[in-house]
Amino acid sequence: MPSEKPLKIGITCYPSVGGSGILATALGEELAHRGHEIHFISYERPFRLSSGAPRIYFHPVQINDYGLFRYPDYTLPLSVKMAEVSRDYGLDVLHVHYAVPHATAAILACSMLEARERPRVVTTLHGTDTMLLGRDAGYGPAISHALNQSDAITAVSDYLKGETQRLLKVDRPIEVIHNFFVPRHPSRSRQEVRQELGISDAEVMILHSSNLRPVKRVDLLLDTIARIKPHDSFKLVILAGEDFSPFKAKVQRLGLEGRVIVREKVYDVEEYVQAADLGLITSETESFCLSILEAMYFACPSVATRVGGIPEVIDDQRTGVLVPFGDANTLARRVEELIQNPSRRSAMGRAAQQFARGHFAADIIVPRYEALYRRVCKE
Ligand code: GMT
Repeated sequence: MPSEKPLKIGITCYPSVGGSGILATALGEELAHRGHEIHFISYERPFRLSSGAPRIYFHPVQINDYGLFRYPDYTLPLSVKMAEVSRDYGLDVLHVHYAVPHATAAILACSMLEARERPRVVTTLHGTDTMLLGRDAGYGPAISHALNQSDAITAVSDYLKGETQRLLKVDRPIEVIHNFFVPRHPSRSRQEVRQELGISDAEVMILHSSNLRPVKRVDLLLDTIARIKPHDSFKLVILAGEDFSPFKAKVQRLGLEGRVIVREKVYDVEEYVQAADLGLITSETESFCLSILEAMYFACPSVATRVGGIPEVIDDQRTGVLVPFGDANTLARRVEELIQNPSRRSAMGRAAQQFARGHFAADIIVPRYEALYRRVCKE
């Protein structure tokens, strides 16, 4: 049987540091590797997108700041660029990550095109679009509309699918396609990175990687760290996607200077993840938590709050440890247990790595997106 012809796919995501951008970039790269033609459309080149890869194109969206607008608009220029790229390159699919404003722009782009030029629209939900904006009366109806107009909707966890159905009026099926991760080879050794951070072999390196937004509960993270005994058994490394300065006063107040090391806007997370012994996530909600998966790929287990889609990523007591949300003491005790028991930590890390490779690998997840694209193109 002849193989199916490669597809032309437009991908729109937030290009800055964040799990959804990392996922969308890896998906585009994996699809290109499988022979498809990929067109990234965004205001900036996604930060993890390698340059010079065959079949990958980037189309920047130009935003002009007109004095006329009190708030700059991105949706309209994005939709114009989506329509232009769809027409010029004959896109089969526009795959948008985040409903707001990407799905809205894709729907608008389609209505600017002739029927024969129109790509299918696939919208992937990552979390905040449903859990935060979906509840907002100023956004909810627009999100429902964009989802109902999409040719297919996916969510990155069962939890997110359930929340979307609960919070938004969506009359179309939502397919769950979990996230995947493709680790890159670190350019420095574990020892070199630990040396840079000033972490000795006797100290456990705890890693927290996030954008520090309120939902990540950095306050709970620091309260937990302050309760871990003995103090000199560990150091916490925070890979901060945003400015850490609002939290410095709390670090001082808790006497944690010297215990907490912050690195802002790190693009090669692998360097630090490979050097870590334990992940720590204290989020209030999380649709998946890609940083837990990144750590799992490097055999690093995590202690995390039992919220949202995290139980779909961590198998409690086998590949990591789940703790009810909100209790810094319990979080600290669970972390202490793993600090004191390196062989349990290693066994958990190995199980986590195996679980990640068996459930959240590109070879498992990418064909699901390909099958979805083929299906909507045939409908
Ligand atoms: O909250 C974040 O970390 C940012 C956001 C994003 O845009 O990357 O993350 C969301 O999408 C990720 C990729 O699917 C998920 O791993 C995160 O759990 C999700 N964040 C929330 O649900 C709060």
